[in-house]
Amino acid sequence: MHTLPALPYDYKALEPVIDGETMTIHHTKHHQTYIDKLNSALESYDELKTLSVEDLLLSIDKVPADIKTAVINHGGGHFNHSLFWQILRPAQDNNLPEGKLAKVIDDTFGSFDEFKKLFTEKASGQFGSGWAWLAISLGKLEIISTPNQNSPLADGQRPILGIDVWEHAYYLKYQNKRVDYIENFFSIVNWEKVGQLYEEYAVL
Ligand code: MN3
Repeated sequence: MHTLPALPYDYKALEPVIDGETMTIHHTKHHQTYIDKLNSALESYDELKTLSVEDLLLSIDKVPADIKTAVINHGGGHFNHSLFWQILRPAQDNNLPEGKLAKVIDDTFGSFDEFKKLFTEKASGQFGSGWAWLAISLGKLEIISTPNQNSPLADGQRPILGIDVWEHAYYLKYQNKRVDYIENFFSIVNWEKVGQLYEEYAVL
Protein backbone atom coordinates (compact mmCIF):
# COMPACT_ATOMS: atom_id res chain seq x y z
CA MET A 1 0.00 0.00 0.00
CA HIS A 2 1.23 3.47 -0.86
CA THR A 3 1.37 5.93 2.01
CA LEU A 4 1.70 9.69 2.34
CA PRO A 5 5.35 10.70 2.77
CA ALA A 6 6.00 13.23 5.54
CA LEU A 7 7.01 16.71 4.46
CA PRO A 8 10.71 17.45 5.06
CA TYR A 9 9.70 20.76 6.79
CA ASP A 10 6.60 22.02 8.54
CA TYR A 11 3.52 23.39 6.84
CA LYS A 12 4.42 27.01 7.46
CA ALA A 13 8.09 26.67 6.52
CA LEU A 14 7.61 27.97 2.98
CA GLU A 15 5.82 31.16 4.02
CA PRO A 16 5.47 33.80 2.73
CA VAL A 17 5.85 32.15 -0.67
CA ILE A 18 3.37 29.34 0.00
CA ASP A 19 1.07 29.79 2.99
CA GLY A 20 0.61 27.12 5.64
CA GLU A 21 -3.06 26.58 4.89
CA THR A 22 -2.37 25.85 1.24
CA MET A 23 0.44 23.46 2.19
CA THR A 24 -1.73 21.66 4.74
CA ILE A 25 -4.64 21.14 2.36
CA HIS A 26 -2.35 20.30 -0.53
CA HIS A 27 -0.45 17.64 1.40
CA THR A 28 -3.08 16.10 3.68
CA LYS A 29 -6.06 16.29 1.30
CA HIS A 30 -4.96 16.49 -2.33
CA HIS A 31 -1.87 14.29 -2.14
CA GLN A 32 -3.58 11.86 0.23
CA THR A 33 -6.50 11.52 -2.19
CA TYR A 34 -4.18 10.54 -5.06
CA ILE A 35 -2.69 7.87 -2.82
CA ASP A 36 -6.07 6.55 -1.71
CA LYS A 37 -7.31 6.32 -5.29
CA LEU A 38 -4.09 4.69 -6.46
CA ASN A 39 -4.39 2.06 -3.71
CA SER A 40 -7.99 1.43 -4.59
CA ALA A 41 -7.12 1.01 -8.31
CA LEU A 42 -4.45 -1.55 -7.42
CA GLU A 43 -6.72 -3.48 -5.06
CA SER A 44 -7.29 -6.52 -7.27
CA TYR A 45 -3.79 -6.58 -8.80
CA ASP A 46 -1.53 -8.26 -6.27
CA GLU A 47 1.43 -8.36 -8.66
CA LEU A 48 1.37 -4.55 -9.00
CA LYS A 49 1.01 -3.83 -5.28
CA THR A 50 4.66 -4.48 -4.57
CA LEU A 51 5.91 -2.04 -7.22
CA SER A 52 7.05 1.44 -6.27
CA VAL A 53 5.07 4.27 -7.82
CA GLU A 54 8.13 5.04 -9.96
CA ASP A 55 8.22 1.52 -11.34
CA LEU A 56 4.49 1.59 -11.99
CA LEU A 57 4.83 4.74 -14.08
CA LEU A 58 8.03 3.64 -15.81
CA SER A 59 6.26 0.48 -16.93
CA ILE A 60 2.87 2.07 -17.59
CA ASP A 61 2.54 0.09 -20.85
CA LYS A 62 2.31 -3.11 -18.80
CA VAL A 63 -0.43 -1.83 -16.51
CA PRO A 64 -3.80 -3.47 -17.32
CA ALA A 65 -6.07 -1.34 -19.49
CA ASP A 66 -8.88 -1.08 -16.93
CA ILE A 67 -6.69 0.68 -14.35
CA LYS A 68 -4.22 2.43 -16.66
CA THR A 69 -5.95 5.81 -16.56
CA ALA A 70 -6.24 5.60 -12.77
CA VAL A 71 -2.51 4.83 -12.45
CA ILE A 72 -1.60 7.71 -14.80
CA ASN A 73 -3.79 10.14 -12.85
CA HIS A 74 -3.36 8.99 -9.25
CA GLY A 75 0.02 7.29 -9.49
CA GLY A 76 1.21 10.37 -11.38
CA GLY A 77 -0.32 12.59 -8.70
CA HIS A 78 1.44 10.62 -5.96
CA PHE A 79 4.83 10.65 -7.67
CA ASN A 80 4.63 14.30 -8.79
CA HIS A 81 3.71 15.61 -5.35
CA SER A 82 6.30 13.43 -3.59
CA LEU A 83 8.95 15.03 -5.82
CA PHE A 84 7.51 18.52 -5.41
CA TRP A 85 7.81 18.46 -1.59
CA GLN A 86 11.41 17.30 -1.87
CA ILE A 87 12.58 20.06 -4.19
CA LEU A 88 11.27 22.89 -2.00
CA ARG A 89 12.80 24.48 1.09
CA PRO A 90 12.41 27.72 3.08
CA ALA A 91 13.07 30.87 1.05
CA GLN A 92 16.60 32.06 0.49
CA ASP A 93 17.99 35.20 -1.15
CA ASN A 94 20.06 34.60 -4.23
CA ASN A 95 18.78 31.08 -4.52
CA LEU A 96 20.71 29.52 -7.40
CA PRO A 97 21.96 26.10 -8.49
CA GLU A 98 25.61 25.28 -7.92
CA GLY A 99 28.27 22.93 -9.18
CA LYS A 100 27.64 20.50 -12.01
CA LEU A 101 23.94 21.35 -12.30
CA ALA A 102 24.66 25.09 -12.60
CA LYS A 103 27.11 24.37 -15.39
CA VAL A 104 24.81 22.09 -17.32
CA ILE A 105 21.94 24.61 -17.02
CA ASP A 106 24.25 27.29 -18.45
CA ASP A 107 25.47 24.96 -21.20
CA THR A 108 21.93 23.89 -22.11
CA PHE A 109 19.99 27.14 -21.89
CA GLY A 110 22.71 29.81 -22.20
CA SER A 111 22.36 31.15 -18.66
CA PHE A 112 20.34 30.64 -15.50
CA ASP A 113 18.25 33.71 -16.36
CA GLU A 114 17.41 32.28 -19.74
CA PHE A 115 16.48 28.95 -18.12
CA LYS A 116 14.26 30.79 -15.64
CA LYS A 117 12.57 32.71 -18.43
CA LEU A 118 11.84 29.56 -20.46
CA PHE A 119 10.66 27.63 -17.39
CA THR A 120 8.36 30.51 -16.41
CA GLU A 121 6.91 30.65 -19.93
CA LYS A 122 6.28 26.92 -19.88
CA ALA A 123 4.64 27.01 -16.43
CA SER A 124 2.51 30.07 -17.12
CA GLY A 125 1.55 28.80 -20.57
CA GLN A 126 0.29 25.42 -19.37
CA PHE A 127 -3.42 25.71 -20.18
CA GLY A 128 -5.53 24.65 -17.22
CA SER A 129 -4.14 22.29 -14.60
CA GLY A 130 -0.76 20.65 -14.88
CA TRP A 131 2.94 20.91 -14.21
CA ALA A 132 6.11 22.38 -15.68
CA TRP A 133 9.30 20.41 -15.30
CA LEU A 134 13.02 20.46 -15.70
CA ALA A 135 13.63 16.89 -16.79
CA ILE A 136 16.39 14.69 -18.09
CA SER A 137 15.36 13.44 -21.48
CA LEU A 138 17.73 11.19 -23.44
CA GLY A 139 20.59 12.43 -21.28
CA LYS A 140 19.82 16.12 -21.82
CA LEU A 141 18.04 18.73 -19.75
CA GLU A 142 14.70 19.77 -21.15
CA ILE A 143 11.89 22.06 -19.98
CA ILE A 144 8.54 20.40 -20.49
CA SER A 145 4.99 20.63 -19.25
CA THR A 146 2.38 17.97 -18.66
CA PRO A 147 -1.40 18.32 -18.30
CA ASN A 148 -3.35 17.11 -15.25
CA GLN A 149 -1.23 14.68 -13.17
CA ASN A 150 0.57 13.12 -16.13
CA SER A 151 4.13 12.45 -15.04
CA PRO A 152 7.17 12.78 -17.32
CA LEU A 153 8.25 9.40 -15.90
CA ALA A 154 5.54 7.64 -17.93
CA ASP A 155 7.17 9.15 -21.05
CA GLY A 156 10.61 7.94 -20.03
CA GLN A 157 11.73 11.41 -18.92
CA ARG A 158 13.18 11.90 -15.45
CA PRO A 159 11.93 15.07 -13.74
CA ILE A 160 14.38 16.72 -11.33
CA LEU A 161 12.43 19.95 -10.70
CA GLY A 162 8.74 20.61 -11.05
CA ILE A 163 6.16 23.24 -10.28
CA ASP A 164 2.55 22.38 -9.60
CA VAL A 165 0.39 24.91 -11.48
CA TRP A 166 -2.97 23.46 -10.45
CA GLU A 167 -4.94 26.25 -8.82
CA HIS A 168 -5.04 24.22 -5.58
CA ALA A 169 -1.28 24.88 -5.30
CA TYR A 170 -1.51 28.67 -5.20
CA TYR A 171 -5.06 30.05 -5.38
CA LEU A 172 -5.60 30.99 -1.71
CA LYS A 173 -2.68 33.40 -1.80
CA TYR A 174 -2.23 34.29 -5.47
CA GLN A 175 -5.74 33.88 -6.96
CA ASN A 176 -5.34 34.40 -10.72
CA LYS A 177 -1.73 35.61 -10.49
CA ARG A 178 0.01 32.42 -11.52
CA VAL A 179 3.08 34.31 -12.77
CA ASP A 180 3.71 35.82 -9.30
CA TYR A 181 3.55 32.34 -7.78
CA ILE A 182 6.06 31.07 -10.35
CA GLU A 183 8.41 34.01 -9.73
CA ASN A 184 8.32 33.44 -5.96
CA PHE A 185 8.72 29.68 -6.40
CA PHE A 186 12.30 30.30 -7.51
CA SER A 187 13.21 31.54 -4.02
CA ILE A 188 12.12 28.24 -2.42
CA VAL A 189 13.68 25.74 -4.84
CA ASN A 190 15.97 23.32 -3.02
CA TRP A 191 18.75 23.44 -5.61
CA GLU A 192 20.91 21.12 -3.55
CA LYS A 193 18.25 18.41 -3.87
CA VAL A 194 17.74 19.15 -7.58
CA GLY A 195 21.50 18.85 -8.07
CA GLN A 196 21.51 15.49 -6.28
CA LEU A 197 18.71 14.23 -8.51
CA TYR A 198 20.60 15.43 -11.57
CA GLU A 199 23.73 13.56 -10.54
CA GLU A 200 21.70 10.48 -9.68
CA TYR A 201 19.82 10.27 -12.97
CA ALA A 202 21.96 12.03 -15.58
CA VAL A 203 24.04 8.93 -16.13
CA LEU A 204 21.08 6.64 -16.81
MN1 MN3 B 1 -1.07 19.58 -6.44
